[in-house]
Amino acid sequence: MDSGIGGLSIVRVLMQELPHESIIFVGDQQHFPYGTRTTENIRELALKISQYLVAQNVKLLVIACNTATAAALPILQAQLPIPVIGVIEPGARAAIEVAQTSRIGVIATDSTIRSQAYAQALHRLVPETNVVSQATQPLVSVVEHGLTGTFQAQQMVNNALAIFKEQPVSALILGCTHFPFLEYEIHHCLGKEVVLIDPAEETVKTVHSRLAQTDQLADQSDPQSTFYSTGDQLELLAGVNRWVNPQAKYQCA
Ligand code: DGN
Repeated sequence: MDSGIGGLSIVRVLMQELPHESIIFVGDQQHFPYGTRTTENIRELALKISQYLVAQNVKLLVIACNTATAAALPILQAQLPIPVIGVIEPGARAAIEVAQTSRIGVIATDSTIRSQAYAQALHRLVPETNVVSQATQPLVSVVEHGLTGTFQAQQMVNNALAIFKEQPVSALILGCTHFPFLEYEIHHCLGKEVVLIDPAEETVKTVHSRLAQTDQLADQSDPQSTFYSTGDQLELLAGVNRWVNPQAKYQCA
């Protein structure tokens, strides 16, 4: 689940790494963006979608949204009868692996930055980590509304990342699942020497080991995925067509 199409950055890696799994994705576009909502409200929305997915008999839930992970992970883990995996701990692990003791940047929604979930996760791993956090909420809409690759997108990225010119970092956590789709613009702004950390790979490794532990890895030769939108189905469909494996069998509703 995600608040919009950003979660597709997790889905594309899930499909690459676990190609026999069928996926049900819900983009809560009706309530997009989550990043400016209250924690209470994000919890309610995340719980509602999760309960819907549990009723569809999913065996594991990935909160493919940093904002919902920061706000609701412990609650969903406590209330749902299935394993629930968030993206923040895996993202922090991946960043520490790359940056070790050098300075790490985090960009995310207002809500995720306010929660300090990344800074806390990084400090749990390496207490002396130097973290520069920046809320870059407007970039979420650039992706959601299909503006990646435009001059406007580049300008907005340049404005949003100005702080990293003053406080350079060696690795930058893309702490919102929409942001991997702005990789080109971010590299163009900061240079290729800043390593961009997409939490997707490490999250999918966590999914893999969790399913393997309980012997639940699928071996279907013909998996079928479904993408549901609570709002603008055409925007979701455009995102799926653009970013998800075109060979995969799927339907949108
Ligand atoms: N894609 C979501 C995230 O990872 O935080 C948030 C998008 C939003 O609602 N602002």
